Amino acid sequence: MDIELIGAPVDSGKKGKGCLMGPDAYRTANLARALRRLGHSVTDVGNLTPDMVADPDCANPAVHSLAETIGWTQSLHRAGRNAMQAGRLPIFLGGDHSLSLGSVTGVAAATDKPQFVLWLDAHSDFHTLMTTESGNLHGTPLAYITGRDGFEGFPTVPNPVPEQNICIIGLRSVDEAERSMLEDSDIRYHDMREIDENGISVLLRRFLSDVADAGGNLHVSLDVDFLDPSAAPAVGTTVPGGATVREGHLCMELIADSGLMTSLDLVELNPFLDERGRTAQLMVDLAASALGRRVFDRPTRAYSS
Ligand code: DIR
Ligand code: MN
Ligand code: MN
Ligand code: MN
Repeated sequence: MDIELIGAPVDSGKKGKGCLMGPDAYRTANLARALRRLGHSVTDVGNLTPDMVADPDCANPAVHSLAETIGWTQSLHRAGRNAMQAGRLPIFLGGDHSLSLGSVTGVAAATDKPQFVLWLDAHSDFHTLMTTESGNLHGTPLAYITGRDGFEGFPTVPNPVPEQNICIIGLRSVDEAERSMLEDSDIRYHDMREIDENGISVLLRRFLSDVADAGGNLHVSLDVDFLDPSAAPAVGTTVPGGATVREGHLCMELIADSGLMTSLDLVELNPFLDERGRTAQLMVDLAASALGRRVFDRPTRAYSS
């Protein structure tokens, strides 16, 4: 695989600062070396900067850092589209989750294949500029990439991701407005209880098999807070009761087995809150699992049904 590491030190998507240090934490934890050891070719293109855009009007006074976030959306969109068109697998080194406003819309614009998105997160990130109460735009990318209204000032999404092509796993913090919009949508979503009752592999295999049947591209967006805070403390929005280290690796190993992943976000790491780099290291290890690291080789189960 030809992998492109894209540094995205986005810190405008929430008020607590520190995610801008994320890309360098992943580099310090030797992400590139881990992926090269798996036989991949890896190019680190360094860190992006946001486009300069004028501050648009916004009817919701809670929304902050709008111009900066739109600027990041534009530059990340181009970077994602270009990497895909060059035949590479982009890994976006965040940066907070608002970076997915650009990464997902960019990769989706690069090809005619159906785009699928796997969202591993404690939160549903399904607010619009009108519904967000915190005003933190890291809580909005899923509504934007599906082409919803309520993003005045943002670029029009050229290839919206169909709701039925999106799967959220790990939910345990969903705001009231998000809940009703999700329930009225075709997005599939699995909260922690469903994981507890079924096992995470059952839920994920079902989705991966749909991606395979459709011949789709798969973007994986991995939010640090998908994981339990005891394993991954370096995130501003910890929610207890998250995925274990093994559940995280199992997801990534199933993704690697499927051979379907075409792009990846590593988001919300705040190295300022980390304990001697352990969260950064865990995220690097999870990325390695998604790209083929395994303890033993085992026969791959078929994904097409
Ligand atoms: C909350 C928290 N739903 C909000 N969201 C996220 O501010 O909109 N935290 N994404 O990580
Ligand atoms: Mn998120
Ligand atoms: Mn989250
Ligand atoms: Mn429903």
